[in-house]
Amino acid sequence: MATATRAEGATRKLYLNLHRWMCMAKALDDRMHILVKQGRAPFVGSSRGHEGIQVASTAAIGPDDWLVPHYRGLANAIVRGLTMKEWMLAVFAKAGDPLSAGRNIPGGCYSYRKLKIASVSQVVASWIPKAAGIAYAAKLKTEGSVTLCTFGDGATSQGEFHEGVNFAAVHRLPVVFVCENNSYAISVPIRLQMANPDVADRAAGYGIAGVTVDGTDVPACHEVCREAVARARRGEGPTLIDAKIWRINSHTSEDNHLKYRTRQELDEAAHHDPLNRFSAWLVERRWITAEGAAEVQAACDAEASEAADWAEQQPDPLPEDALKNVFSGT
Ligand SMILES: Cc1ncc(C[n+]2csc(CCOP(=O)(O)OP(=O)(O)O)c2C)c(N)n1
Repeated sequence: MATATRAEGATRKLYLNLHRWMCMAKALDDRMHILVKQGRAPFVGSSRGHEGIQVASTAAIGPDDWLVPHYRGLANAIVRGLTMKEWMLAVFAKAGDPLSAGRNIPGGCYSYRKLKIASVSQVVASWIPKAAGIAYAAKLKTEGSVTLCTFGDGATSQGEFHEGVNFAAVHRLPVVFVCENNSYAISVPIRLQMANPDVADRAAGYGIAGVTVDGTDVPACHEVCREAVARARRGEGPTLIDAKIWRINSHTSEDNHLKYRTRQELDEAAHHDPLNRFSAWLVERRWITAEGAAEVQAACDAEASEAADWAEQQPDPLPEDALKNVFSGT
């Protein structure tokens, strides 16, 4: 009985953290949209709709594991320990930006060695073979680490998806592939991308485990990801997870999804907001009150606003450093 209570206490603590991380991602996302509208920030690749599977998957790996996320992975990075101030340094391309030292669009292409986040890239799917390579190195070194690799449904049409997943399957590598399936690649709907919309079905072709999960159901996502990580750690090879989600915002702030999605579809997407669903789930279990959940969001919103104002005042990179860390030897 005491064990059960302790276990429930630990689960509650973890789930409240998942909720807070989702609120942090939403706060940063909302703040970035405001900054873009004000002409103060260049760009947002929104993670709204993705943050449930992102926090659930990333919380399933440990600090010694590797994260190879796609460019929409803000909530992944938050779970690893990225702070709001650090993110805002990247948004304003400041010299102190720990992600790319002000060299790239926010979230576009970065690594963060301290947090074991590797080579986020704008080149769709290019990071999937890299994740297999990291997992291969970990296996050769008998490190015991697992690599979590995330990508969108569009990425699965690239040759690099096949090459990376196949290599990982052949060598039984400790890697978990998570497809954040929002059913769009910019404006291309999934029906024009693949004849079978269930990406996890492809796992059978590689001889690995494949799982489909409702990506707006945070506890279900966490469970599936924990099992996949455990499978990888036992030496049983990769898992391909297809997390079905809804993209709530346009592809990026450069895109207007009303040109290819109906109002009705957007209302439906908003209805499938993983944060609202998870908050309601926590309230139902009495692990938080509705007021408490709103307070967490309000505190995150205030922190994101302060982080933005602070970051904007930080020094810009020096012009003479423009090529530093861009080309070898400079
Ligand atoms: C190799 C390559 N082709 C095309 C692009 C342009 N592009 C950027 S994002 C994107 C859509 C990718 O969709 P998906 O993988 O489903 O991820 P999502 O953005 O929906 O999360 C495309 C085609 C690119 N960056 N790289």
